[in-house]
Amino acid sequence: MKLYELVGKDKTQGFSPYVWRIRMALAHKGLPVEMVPLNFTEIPHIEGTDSKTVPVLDDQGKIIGDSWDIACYLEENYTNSPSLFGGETGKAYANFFNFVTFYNLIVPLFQTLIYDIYEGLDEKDQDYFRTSREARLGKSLEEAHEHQAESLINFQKQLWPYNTTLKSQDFLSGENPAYVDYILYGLFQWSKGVSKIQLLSEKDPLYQWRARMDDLYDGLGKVIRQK
Ligand SMILES: N[C@@H](CCC(=O)N[C@@H](CS)C(=O)NCC(=O)O)C(=O)O
Repeated sequence: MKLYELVGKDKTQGFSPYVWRIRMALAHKGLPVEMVPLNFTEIPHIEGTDSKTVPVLDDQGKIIGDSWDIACYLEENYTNSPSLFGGETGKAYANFFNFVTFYNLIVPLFQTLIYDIYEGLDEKDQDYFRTSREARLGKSLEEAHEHQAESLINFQKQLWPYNTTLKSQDFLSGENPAYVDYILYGLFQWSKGVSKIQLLSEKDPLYQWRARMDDLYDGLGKVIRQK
């Protein structure tokens, strides 16, 4: 199995939050994977797919782009390994969680990290990134960077439900981690890989949760070093 991922100057530091959820999902299912690092401008040239984004999974020629489709594919095709969703109800909930976290967490975190991401990119990606992201933001990367502290507060304000849930359970999925934990964990991996910013304080239940997530699967997530 091959998983295409996104890197900047440092090819060992895959930073896509969407790739991280699939990396964790593959480890959850005990499936070995070869990572294929790509820069932004290489993604449209992945053979066998017209996907413009990563993750892209190549399972012996079966090629799937989009993290949700990959998670569903793994769940449907690797039924002897531990479940990612815990049944149909859990799958429907994970789908909802995907959109909730996109809206409440990814959007403010994107604004917080945008300039740091730009700085870490391979030079050949920087023009593309600037043009596409400035169009999306409606402002320059530098303007977004000026408001970094404010964007961080907007992100942190959204953490209350996660922190409160994790006061009484070890993982968002209960006693053991599953796909919704991997969705959330991907966001912290993203930030860690591209920015010096600290998203959490030690007293946050999320801080302990992230440490538990870091320890899973022989410390897989620890390959990302804090910038
Ligand atoms: N809905 C997609 C989103 C994936 C996505 O946005 N990936 C970003 C990296 S974090 C990407 O590949 N972007 C390429 C580009 O913007 O050119 C999924 O869940 O897989």
